[in-house]
This record gives sequence, structure tokens and C-alpha cells, in this order.
Amino acid sequence: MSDAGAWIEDRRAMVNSALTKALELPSESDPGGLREAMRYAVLHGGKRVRPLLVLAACEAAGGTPKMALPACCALEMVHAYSLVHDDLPAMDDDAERRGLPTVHVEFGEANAILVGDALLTEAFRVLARGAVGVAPAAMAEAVVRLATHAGIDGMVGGQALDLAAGQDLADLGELEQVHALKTGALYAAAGALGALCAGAPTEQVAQLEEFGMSFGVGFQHADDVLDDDQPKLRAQAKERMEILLATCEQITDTFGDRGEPLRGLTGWLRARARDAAAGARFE
Ligand code: GRG
Repeated sequence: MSDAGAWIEDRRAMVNSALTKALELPSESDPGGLREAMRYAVLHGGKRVRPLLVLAACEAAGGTPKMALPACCALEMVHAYSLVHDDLPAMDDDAERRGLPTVHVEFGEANAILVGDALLTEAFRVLARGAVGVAPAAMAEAVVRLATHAGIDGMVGGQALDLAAGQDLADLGELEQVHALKTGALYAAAGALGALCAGAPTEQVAQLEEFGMSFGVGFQHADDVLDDDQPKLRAQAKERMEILLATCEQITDTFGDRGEPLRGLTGWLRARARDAAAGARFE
């Protein structure tokens, strides 16, 4: 296995174990079985790319994984909530996710709404209470950035825009606005939170936030191609992926050897984009 592959495997295991601990069933009661449903939403699969980016950003800025694991859990809980709500009948109405019945199919629609609500609020508790060695001002800023990128100025706003815009857009700028909010924002939060947990100066926080945004928009373009979405913009999306990946590489280079995990994640995305392109045969 390559060094990057080994780093990804190792850090993914750390994230999974931190998530399992954060969502442990307490010995007392589990109201309405909701905790069990929250665990179902989070702990069964998922690539954990957002938490991996939190850790890569933290390490690039000179921090240790321990400093950033609560932020990793918070990001993944927000991501899991968004998937649970996105799968609901009122949104995408999906019956399966990660090879299993979706949360509303398994636990009912009302519980799925509550699982999302509970994961979102729990994310902020885990972030704010769990940090080891993170200065209070940096933590306050991390809370603000996560709220901004997850909410109306980020992912939720992007979902609303996506619902309004429809599936077959003809303008790349319009599509990227949706991608930046709906998908890029959580990745931007991952970069910023990783940097903040490491105590990075403001310019580095901004750089790693920009890395996250470019990575996230590139990730969404690759996903569109893999899922055969947005057919009119496929060729332009391929060109944009190259530019976004180059931005990630330029930012990574400013971190020298400490940027190795960021380089590994960019390589992973490059391979995913290449597979998507090959599968869609638009070269
Ligand atoms: C309902 C508030 C609200 C937001 C929904 C996340 C989302 C916004 C919608 C899900 C559909 C979608 C295509 C979102 C774009 C982000 C994305 C590619 C999600 C899937 O992320 P992965 O591939 O999933 O990281 P895993 O399962 O690996 O965690």
C-alpha cells in the first residue's frame, strides 16, 4: 500500500473509533430508540472524506490528530444528518443508502427527521466540548465556521438552490454555485476546522478553507459524472476538475512535507475524477 493509502486507512480507523465512542449507547434509557437510529445513520459505512480532510488540514498546520478528532466527528455528524434528511420522501425519496435501507425506511419518517435534528445539535456539542488543547478563541471560530458552512449560507442554502434550479442546468457558473454551497461548503468547513484545531494563523485557515472548497466542488463534479447527472455540462465539468485539482496542489505545496496527507487526498480525488471520466467516455 502507498504511504497515502496507509495514511488514509490509519486515519479512517481513528475517525471510526472516535465516532463509535461519541455515539456510544449510554447505560440509561434511549428515548424512543433514537440513539440507536443515530448510530445506524452514522456508523454503517461512508468514506469519511470530510473528517480525513479535517485531519490532513490539521496535520498540514502542525497539529496532531488528537486535537482534531472532535471536529472530525462533528463534520461527519452534520454530513450524516444531511444525508438522512436528503433521503426523506419530501426530498429525494431514496430507499437505500450505503447498501442498507435508509433511516426513514428502517425507523419511520418522523424518527428520520428527529435523527437529523439530533445529529446536527450533537455535532456542535461534540465539537465544542471535545477539543483537546484547542484555544477557546479558535474553538469559538470553529463553531462559527461550521454553522456558517452548514447553514443557510452553506449546505442548507445549496440544497434550497438545488431544489429551485432543477437537474439539467446549462450554465456552468450556476451549477458551480450550487456545488459550492451544497457540497463545497462542508469541505471548506473541514479545511478551516482542521487548521483552527491546530492553532493555525488566519492566513493558513483561509488557505485550508479554500483547499476544502476546491476539493469539494471537484468532488461533486466527479460525483455528477459517476452518477450521470448534469449531462449538458459534462465536458466543462471535466476541465473544471483539472483546474480545481491544480488549486489544491498549489495550496498543498505551500505546506512542504507537512502537506503530504493533503497531497494524498488530492491524489485520491484525481483518481476518482479519472475513473469518472473514463466511465462516462467523454474524453
Ligand atoms: C437536506 C440540509 C440538507 C442537505 C442535503 C448532502 C446533501 C445536501 C444532499 C445529498 C445528495 C448529494 C448528492 C449531495 C452532495 C454531497 C454528496 C456527494 C454527498 C455524498 O457524500 P459522500 O460520497 O458519501 O462522501 P459517504 O456515504 O461516503 O459519506
